[in-house]
Amino acid sequence: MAYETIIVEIEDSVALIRLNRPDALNALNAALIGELGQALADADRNDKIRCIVLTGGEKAFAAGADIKEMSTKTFVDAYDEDLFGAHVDAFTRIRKPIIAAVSGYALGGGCELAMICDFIIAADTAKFGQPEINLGIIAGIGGTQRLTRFVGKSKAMDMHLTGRFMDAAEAERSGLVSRVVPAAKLIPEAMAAARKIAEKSQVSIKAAKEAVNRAFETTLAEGLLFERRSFHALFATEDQKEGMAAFLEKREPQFRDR
Ligand code: CO8
Repeated sequence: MAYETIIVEIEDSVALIRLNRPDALNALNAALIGELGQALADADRNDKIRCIVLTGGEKAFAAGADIKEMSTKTFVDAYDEDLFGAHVDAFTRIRKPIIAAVSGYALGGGCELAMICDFIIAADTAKFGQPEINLGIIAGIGGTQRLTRFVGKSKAMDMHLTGRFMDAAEAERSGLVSRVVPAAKLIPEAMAAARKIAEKSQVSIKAAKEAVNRAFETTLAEGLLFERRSFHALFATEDQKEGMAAFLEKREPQFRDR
């Protein structure tokens, strides 16, 4: 499918989705958000795709929501159209793993979009921030909630109240990103991680994603019970038999996602 604001490439069962409004530092306008939703939903439905990598450009993953497009909205406009709400809820329902590969600025909605992904691999040039406070607003797609869960209250407050940016080293130290790599290695590293995920049994991949996400939604006791039930259920799969037999026979497993 031809898009105007994103580029989608499929390589070895991985969909690489690139935000592509370089002149506006990939600011998230309505067209881009709509196309991204479509591409993610298509990738989720496509049996040939087993993992998704979401990236931007060298200078910016995304510099936030499109300020020009938002600037004239009233409260009633935002409330009535549920500004960003429905689209973003749909992003969080994608069942396949999504890796954010972040180079340059990931600000405001860009930082929030990266946090909606399952994990973030950052280039050493990455800069994360929630500078909405400078515009007289606050984060709108989860920044106050997700950033706080990633980095704790003190740093999240600092970021949201001062609007300062966090570099890649600080983001890794704080637990916001899973790894930092030289900028030139960002896409190869993210694609290699995605291919590694794609090799696994997709039943257990989905179960792992659901169980980790549960940690953000419930109590420890409920989360542990959820994990235990999924763990037990996976013994009903052919892939569990194959995975364990392959280990014992000292060979690579041939998973069939069954
Ligand atoms: N919206 C629209 N255009 C933008 C945005 C943006 N967020 N960011 C950059 N641009 C445009 C600039 O206007 C400029 O365009 P032009 O050349 O036509 O003037 C072009 O991109 C290049 O930008 P700069 O000249 O400013 O580049 P610099 O290298 O000098 O600065 C910065 C880079 C620091 C990233 C700077 O552009 C900046 O501060 N951008 C705004 C960052 C920001 O405030 N982001 C938060 C936006 S609000 C938000 O995200 C609310 C979240 C709600 C949910 C979102 C769901 C999708």
